[in-house]
Amino acid sequence: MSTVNAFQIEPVDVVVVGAGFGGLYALHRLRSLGFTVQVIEAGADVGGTWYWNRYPGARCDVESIDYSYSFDPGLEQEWDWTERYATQPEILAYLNHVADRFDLRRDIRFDTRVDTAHFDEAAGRWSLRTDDGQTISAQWCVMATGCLSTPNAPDYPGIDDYAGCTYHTARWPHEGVDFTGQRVAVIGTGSSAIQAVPLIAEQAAELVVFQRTANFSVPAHNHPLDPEYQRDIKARYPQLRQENRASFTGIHILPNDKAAAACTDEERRRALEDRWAYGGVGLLLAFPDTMFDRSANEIVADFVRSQIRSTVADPAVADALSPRGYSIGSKRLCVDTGYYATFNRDNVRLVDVRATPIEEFTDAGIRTAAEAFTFDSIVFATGFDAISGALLAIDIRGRAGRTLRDAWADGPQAYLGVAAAGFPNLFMVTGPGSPSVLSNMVVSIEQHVDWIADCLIAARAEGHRTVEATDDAQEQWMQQVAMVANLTVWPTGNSWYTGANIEGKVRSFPIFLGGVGPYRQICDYVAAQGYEGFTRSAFTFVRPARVPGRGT
Ligand code: NA7
Repeated sequence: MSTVNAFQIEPVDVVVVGAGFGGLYALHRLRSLGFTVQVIEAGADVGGTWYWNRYPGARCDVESIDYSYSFDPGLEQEWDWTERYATQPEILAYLNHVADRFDLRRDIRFDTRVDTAHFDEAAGRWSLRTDDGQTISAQWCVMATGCLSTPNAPDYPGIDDYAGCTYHTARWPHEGVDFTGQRVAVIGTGSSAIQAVPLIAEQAAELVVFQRTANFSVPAHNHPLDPEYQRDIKARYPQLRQENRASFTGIHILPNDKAAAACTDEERRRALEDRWAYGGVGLLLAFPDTMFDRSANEIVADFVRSQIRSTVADPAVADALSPRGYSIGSKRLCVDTGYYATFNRDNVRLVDVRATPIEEFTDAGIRTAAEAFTFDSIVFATGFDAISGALLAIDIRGRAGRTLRDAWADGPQAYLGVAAAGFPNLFMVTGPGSPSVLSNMVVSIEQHVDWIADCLIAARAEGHRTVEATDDAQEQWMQQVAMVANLTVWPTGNSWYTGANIEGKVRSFPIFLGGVGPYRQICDYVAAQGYEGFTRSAFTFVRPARVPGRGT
């Protein structure tokens, strides 16, 4: 890492924003191909989402043997996971190990946030400015900013008057929080809350959970990994990784083969109970049509509601915890350890904020339409401005100074989920229109980074200074993304998948649901056709500003 002067970082071939799973692999891969690379990371260390999300109980909902890099057989063999679902500290330790093993830190600037990224059309280069006033110039810019990295924190009236402690699950103090003896509120009942609530309940004197939408959750049945099982997986890793790459989700779970309507009552019951007993998101695969057919979906939803009723002692609380009015899976299916049973504890209470909305924060706590509460600590488990949030948090300007915010005014879009028209030489890792959050992120990240790396190698070999998605290719791709999504129930929920969790955000469903295997084939085909849908040029040229309503 070097600096030209106090405010100018040495120009590089590639600047990568973010040092999570995506940014670390991008750095390793591109550097090993001979590109000069500088990574810029807002956190004080590597890890991305696993650096920030340190709340109690934080762990991955993809099994640890699948949620790991496959690019280096040595790394794959030397790392041992201790549990079926890895905890946040273990995943962070893994990413630190990766950073050390491949000597990545020397090319990462930590504690530095990118504020602006502007494309200089004459030079054909990106110029980035950071929050400490530094600038860096790079021919290529790779945004590895993550899909769930911009926290959503509702702004309640009176919030500044509250005298107790507040925490956001996505910005948890590194030293941890001891809630022993405290009166604690948790706002939100998504994956983060569902993981944290059982552990906070064990410490707190009183815990009140403020629920806006009841959520479906499946038991993790987490357990220590049997060393024999792990040895067997490691011996078969080349084949298993290949299967994951060619699969629908990038995870080694297959759907049962009989549609819900074709099953007898007994077959249906067994399919659901087996999946419930196994644990995890595979419940959605109890029938191949769960996410395509509303009546199949309702059978699975009904089953979860019956499990809630048999777990939660108070029928009124069980009823309030039972999700209704949306398809299971159309909001992220949660994976928990003892979430519903936590509401049987005497020190835990559920408040339905649809029935009695939070009206304001007071100096002592929270006042709803029905009651005033006093709290020592309030935890926001209110999620993220997902998928586009982190990209739009940066002032990104492409050709003719057009902002990404303007280009995405009708919702985020990118050709193949990796490149946006009008923003030459800018690539996104798991961007809008890619399989991203409905796939195993590590499988998708590796595929994206490899594809971007191949694209840059081709540009270097063929003397192209700019690579840019065309408007037509982007439009057609996003139509395809929407067409596939609309065959399913996924876009129908008011979830962070659609942006419905953020007030004022345009609703869209920018996730490719055609499967990571077919997606990979499409990307490979595009590359094999000489990067079909991209304009590649040996020259830099200034395009006229886009005329509204006409492609340029
Ligand atoms: P989520 O899944 O977006 O959950 C956020 C929760 O916070 C959800 O229950 C929201 O209710 C609730 N929320 C958000 N804003 C408010 C306000 N203003 N008032 C009351 N409740 C609110 O985020 P997570 O961090 O739990 O999980 C994100 C992903 O990280 C997860 O899916 C995994 O993939 C990892 P809503 O449902 O919107 O009514």
